[in-house]
Amino acid sequence: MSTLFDSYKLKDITLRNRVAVPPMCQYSAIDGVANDWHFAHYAELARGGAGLIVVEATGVSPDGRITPGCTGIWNDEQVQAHAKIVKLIKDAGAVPGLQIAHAGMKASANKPWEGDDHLPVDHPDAWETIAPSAVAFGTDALNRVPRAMEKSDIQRVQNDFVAAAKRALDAGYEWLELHFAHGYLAQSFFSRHTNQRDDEYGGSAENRGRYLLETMRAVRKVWPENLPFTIRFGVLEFDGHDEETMMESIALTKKFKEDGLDFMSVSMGFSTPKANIPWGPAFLAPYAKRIRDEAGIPVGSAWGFDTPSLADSAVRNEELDIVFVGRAHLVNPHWAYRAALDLGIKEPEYILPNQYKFWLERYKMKDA
Ligand code: FNR
Ligand code: 536
Repeated sequence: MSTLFDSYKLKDITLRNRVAVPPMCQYSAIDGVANDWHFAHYAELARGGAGLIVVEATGVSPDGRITPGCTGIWNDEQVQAHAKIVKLIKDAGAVPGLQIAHAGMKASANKPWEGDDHLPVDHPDAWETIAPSAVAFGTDALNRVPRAMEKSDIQRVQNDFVAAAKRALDAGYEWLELHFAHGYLAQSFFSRHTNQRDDEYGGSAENRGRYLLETMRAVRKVWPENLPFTIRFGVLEFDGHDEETMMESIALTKKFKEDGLDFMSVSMGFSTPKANIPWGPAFLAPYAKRIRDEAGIPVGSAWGFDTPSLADSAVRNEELDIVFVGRAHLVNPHWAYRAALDLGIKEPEYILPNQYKFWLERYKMKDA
């Protein structure tokens, strides 16, 4: 039986423990280039002790960003900034991962704290949005109707994913995650809510999975065999069709695996506002476990595994191979250390860098 503080090996990469930070957009880049905010943020998280830090959804092209403040990876200046993030994370003993993304119908939006809605079409910072079909997400905030993609658009975005993966490797990332979740471009191909195409990319589950499988195969060719190649996939929507969607997701995951996927981060679809999500502690655990068991692939998941005992139990119960802890890391970037203390790990100070560890070992804190 494995526990949260056991190491985890995938391909040639070993995580020092099974606590991972999921991608979390910071909306703080300029022209897609990360800056001091990101350097401090990611260094702080890595120094906190987690085994894996997956850097935020990063646009494969300018129009693939959610907001004008999202990071990108389509030019060399952006790669240099990513290389700095990579160094900070590695220097702290964590593994640096990157999530690459195209936001599709949800792109061209304001920062969350500036409205979280689509930029007006005539706004100087706005751009054209694209998606499998001309179907808007459909909330008051995100109601812009995207342009339905031509085959040439599909080819272009797939090429952008390939170029982004090569750049991620150049920057030094050791774990790659394709963003196939949350109602962004890839998820909206898979979702029957947003994909109304009548060509080979729409209709049957096989056709709705085609864009995802093709993109994954193209990226697989340029990402090294010895480094973890992963997808974050929205495996269900909580829209009343959940068993059917789970079966489709399991079938597609088996194909991803056959074609070289190493690991799946199990999440939700978020492609329709009509979902009824049963928010609660660790509520995705049973779905993640089904993907793990029925598709036979290692998994991680997020959404409410934010107490040490929930996270540790998910690993002990073989529901998850690694546990993504998001918002709790914004509350306390040293969450992994706190968790080690709470779980009674022997001499938990080892989790922290020497600069902190030495003093915590010499002078034991009263409440620790
Ligand atoms: C997110 N989330 C997210 N997910 C993703 O796949 N790519 C991303 O870039 C982001 N960005 C993002 C920003 C912020 C500020 C938050 C809070 C969340 C979702 C995130 O990875 C995670 O799934 C959720 O936060 C749920 O996990 P917790 O917070 O319950 O541990
Ligand atoms: C989580 N989010 C996911 C993001 C960015 C913003 C917030 C991402 O994947 N890039 C979320 C999505 C949908 C509904 C609630 C929360």
